[in-house]
Amino acid sequence: MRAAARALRGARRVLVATGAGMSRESGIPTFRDALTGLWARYDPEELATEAAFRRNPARVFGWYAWRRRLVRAAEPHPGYHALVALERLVPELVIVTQNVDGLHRRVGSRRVLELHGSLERFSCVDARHPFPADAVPEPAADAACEPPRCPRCGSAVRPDVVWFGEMLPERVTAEAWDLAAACQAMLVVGTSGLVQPAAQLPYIARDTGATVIEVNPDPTEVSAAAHIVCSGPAGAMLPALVAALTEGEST
Ligand code: BV8
Repeated sequence: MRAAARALRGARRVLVATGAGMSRESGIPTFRDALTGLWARYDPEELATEAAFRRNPARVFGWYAWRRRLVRAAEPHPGYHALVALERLVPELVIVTQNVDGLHRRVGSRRVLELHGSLERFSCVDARHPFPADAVPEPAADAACEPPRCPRCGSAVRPDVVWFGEMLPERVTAEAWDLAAACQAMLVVGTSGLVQPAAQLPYIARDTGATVIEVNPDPTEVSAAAHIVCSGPAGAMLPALVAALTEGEST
């Protein structure tokens, strides 16, 4: 932990990459866990694709409605607040997340890049015409739910997330890649490092001289790129890291 704090103390620019594990302690299942209950029968890559949505819009729309309900009921855990505190302790901090739950923004982190979009934004599947979130029906039960139709082209409305096989948002991706190549320290929190191209970021940072610090209770694909591994849950590790950083400042 002290080594991680030292690396952060010496960094002018810090990049924090987060994955589903960052939201676990707030009661949001990780991608692999998101297959609990009703959705256990489906492979996530089967649900999170345009083809799956066109095949069965109600099933996919219902799955996202269920995830939105979980997210709206969730409270950001101390790890989220620690990242807000960290923003004040280093000259520049940017969060690049694979999560679509919006928790970083909800807790007040200022610079957040959402690589895979957001559950709370919508557009139509054919032309991606924006669709107002407050006009989206929220089914009460965990069930299939017919998506609304686009008033302009009539095609079904989908969540503005990046599905498998889809390109990531260009501007956000370019900014994330630039930051990875220009940061002095990178925190990698709660990601298995299995999904491309997001999984490349720690390697870009490492190859351009940054210190890579992994926070995860289990070893991952990213562990090989990490100089320092803080093996434990984000909700405990991140506050401890901020404490070590502030402690170091005062001694
Ligand atoms: C694309 C939004 C290009 C939707 C998501 C190269 C090689 C192989 C495959 C590919 C490749 N290039 C592209 C692919 C295909 C694919 C891919 O990577 N597939 C993988 C599965 C093999 N990539 C794509 O399709 C991407 N698009 O490449 O387009 C293209 C397009 C057109 C033409 C040419 C090229 C798009 C990828 C984005 C997909 N959308 N999400 C939604 O959410 O529904 S991905 C989704 O799953 C999440 O956003 C996230 O990215 C991923 C889940 O991964 P993690 O976040 O890491 O979570 P996971 O559950 O795996 O692990 C949790 C971790 O947390 C664990 O390590 C665990 O130990 C840890 N943990 C648990 N508790 C805690 C904890 N850590 C800390 N604290 C705790 N308490």
